[in-house]
Amino acid sequence: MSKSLIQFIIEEQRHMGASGDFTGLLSDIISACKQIAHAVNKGDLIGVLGSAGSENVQGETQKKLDVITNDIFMQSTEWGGHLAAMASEEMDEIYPIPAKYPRGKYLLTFDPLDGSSNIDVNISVGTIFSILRCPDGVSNPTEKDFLQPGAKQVCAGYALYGPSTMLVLTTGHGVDGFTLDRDIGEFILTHPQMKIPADTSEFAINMSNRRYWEAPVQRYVEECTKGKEGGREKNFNMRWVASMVAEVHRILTRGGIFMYPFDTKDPAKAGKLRLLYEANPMSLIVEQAGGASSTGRQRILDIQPDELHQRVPVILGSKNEVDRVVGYHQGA
Ligand code: P6P
Repeated sequence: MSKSLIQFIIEEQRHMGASGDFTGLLSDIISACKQIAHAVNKGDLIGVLGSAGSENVQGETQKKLDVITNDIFMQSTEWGGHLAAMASEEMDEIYPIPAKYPRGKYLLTFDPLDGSSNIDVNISVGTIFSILRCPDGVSNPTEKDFLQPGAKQVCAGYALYGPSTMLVLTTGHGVDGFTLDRDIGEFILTHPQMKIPADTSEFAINMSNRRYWEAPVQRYVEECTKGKEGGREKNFNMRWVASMVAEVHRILTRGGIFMYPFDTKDPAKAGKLRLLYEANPMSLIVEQAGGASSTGRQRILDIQPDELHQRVPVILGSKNEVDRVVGYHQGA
């Protein structure tokens, strides 16, 4: 009998000495991801595609599914007594657990539907989540309680709604992948202890931003496109899905480097991706799988956040390629 995600978590709990609180929270998150998988899979059959006619805090037009999936995540996790508060890409402010529910010792951040610009064209999208401890003695958390370096995450994971629905997570003991068996409604362990190869010949970046990149990234991408004729020891391939979850999953599966670097397109933004619910959870997963994750100048998991929706440059994946890009920044 294959191992289900719930069985895996309970066995993890035993050797972590974790309380049932953590297992209960993960169980609620799994339920949310199953509900989102259903909504995404049904798509236009249940009228959930298209624009919601609203904007989020990022100034991005929200899709109907951005709002629906955010509600699913909140309604699945607010009542269980495991959380003190949560924060989402789709909500301006943090959401303290209402007084009608008991509060727990964890904080949850999430991007309920990452890559949602792909949803109307039926390309893979995902959910990203991150679990932090609520600081000791804090019963009424505020934004500042979420501002913890990514190295303090107790769990990070994503769901990928692709040809199959997968859930990939780490609690600090490596990275494990589970595939949703729709016949029984369970996530089953299919990818134990995923590892990122240290080398790769595949890079992912949005080339249309090329003129805005800093010199180290210009140099690295130029060398990749020139391959053996440009001094690298091999030729490279390129991918860009515009869905971070899909890119990271590909890298976990066969290696690669993903870059959304600092660019001068909008000097007010240090990068496009958000630290607390995109860069940090994905960086913990990538490092736990033997990869590396940097802004180009700093390990992402070491960053002390300044504000809830802070953006950072992201360069992550196969360690030897990330180290090369970081080296170019140091030499610049
Ligand atoms: P662009 C999706 O909106 C996202 O946050 C990531 O999932 C993805 O990697 C990136 O933005 C795509 O950005 O500028 O290529 O559309």
